[in-house]
Amino acid sequence: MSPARTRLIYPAQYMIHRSGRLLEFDLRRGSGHFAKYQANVGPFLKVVDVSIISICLIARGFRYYLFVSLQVVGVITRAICFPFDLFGNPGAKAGAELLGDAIKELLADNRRETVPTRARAYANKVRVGEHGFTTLDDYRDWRAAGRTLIRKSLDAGEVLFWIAGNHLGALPLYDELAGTRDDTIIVQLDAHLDIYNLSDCTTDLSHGNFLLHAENPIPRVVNVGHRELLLRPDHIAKYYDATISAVEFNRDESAALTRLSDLCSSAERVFLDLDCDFFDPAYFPATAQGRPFGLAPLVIPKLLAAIGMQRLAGFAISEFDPAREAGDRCLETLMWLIEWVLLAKYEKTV
Ligand SMILES: [Mn+2]
Repeated sequence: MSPARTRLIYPAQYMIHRSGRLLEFDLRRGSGHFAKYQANVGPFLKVVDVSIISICLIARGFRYYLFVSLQVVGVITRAICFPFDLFGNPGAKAGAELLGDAIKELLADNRRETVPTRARAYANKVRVGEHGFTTLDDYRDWRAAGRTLIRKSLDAGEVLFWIAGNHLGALPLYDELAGTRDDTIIVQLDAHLDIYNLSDCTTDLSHGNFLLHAENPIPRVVNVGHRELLLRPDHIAKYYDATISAVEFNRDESAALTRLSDLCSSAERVFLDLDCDFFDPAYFPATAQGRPFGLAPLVIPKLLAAIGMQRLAGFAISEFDPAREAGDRCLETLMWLIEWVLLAKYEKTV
């Protein structure tokens, strides 16, 4: 008697959000035919938080076996590469793309590793998306396109990593958070206060004045680390809820951290917006408009401890210009930080 032939006839993978909404549905038939759908699934799946379910139907002879596996995933982090770099430093497009690739490589390396590592805390929880800027049309509606991507991610309850080209690429995040002053704060780490209105500055939208152009009412913004020497306090106070300059931070670090902690204690959500010129050029030369007297990368874990990791709803990174790189020092600085934030978020150690 010949043994019954076993055939895999229906492999599929679903990812389901706690709202019961099917976010992705990949169906593979035969030799690698993929299709993506969005649909609603029944209320019976709401009992789990976020899950991956794989369903597999196997035929063996005349018998059919259905295998269903389910895994509770928790909150998803979505890294979106948005390499916009017009009206500011154009070299930052390559920086965003490089970071996007490095995140994908990190996740692929973790998937290949067979020995258990700490990275398993966030394995299967990070998704990477990208918005290409290759045609004129991609640039025409860049602000609205960015907002749509951000809205979709935040509506799905994800933690958002927004990898922008120059700092202006973070404007869609400010736009999307307009009118959220009750529960949201953006902690902006930046050498500059992006409200420049000096006589030699353009009044058109740029990476140096974008807060003047953001959708109103602008969200609560707290700057940490600026080295501003020209703008007057009354102009700054129109746009920033608070500022803690690099000098103030350095003069009394614990007072600065307590102040930041107090400011964030009333917020449910905090978004970190890192313009890489926040760092002193000695630590981070790969940015177009670095200013001296900046802070060190190790300050960021302290800031996140003061903010409270449970509040971190998003993390924007911009102004990384790899043409000014020294070896891979700056890329490694940013990737270490991204990995550390993922571990801190998912291992809950902060
Ligand atoms: Mn900036």
